[in-house]
Amino acid sequence: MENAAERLKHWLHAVPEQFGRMSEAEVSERPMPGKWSPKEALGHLCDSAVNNLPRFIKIQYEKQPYVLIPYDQDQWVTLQDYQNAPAEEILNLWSGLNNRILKAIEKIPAEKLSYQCVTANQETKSLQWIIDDYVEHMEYHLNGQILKNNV
Ligand code: NI
Repeated sequence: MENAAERLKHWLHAVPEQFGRMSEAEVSERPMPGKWSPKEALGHLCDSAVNNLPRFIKIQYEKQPYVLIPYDQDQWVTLQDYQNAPAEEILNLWSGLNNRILKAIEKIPAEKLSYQCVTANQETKSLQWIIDDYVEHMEYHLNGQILKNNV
């Protein structure tokens, strides 16, 4: 598997290019009532970035194992009201946050990648695992919901 930072770099180029080409109608369309539109799914990735960046930093200096605090993803998307926000604003937020995350993970010294944390399922995972899982989760939504007509 290509490393997480390289994959993130790829998406930092590809997402603005591909999402930026989609019309406001296309990015706002919910596939079914109660399902996220591409805009809401990209907003969900912003929420993921907002919640994961502190983890990537804190795992490096807090007492081990660092305990991850979960967040309610549906509440976040609803309460942030991404559906009524301009697509460009969500895209810029996504890009800014992930550019910062890329810089943060590139700075992590190799020995800290094995630092331990405890997930919401009470599983013990390494910082490396948490970073890989972050990028995999992003790719799952990008490929499945957000850019599906463009890839
Ligand atoms: Ni998700």
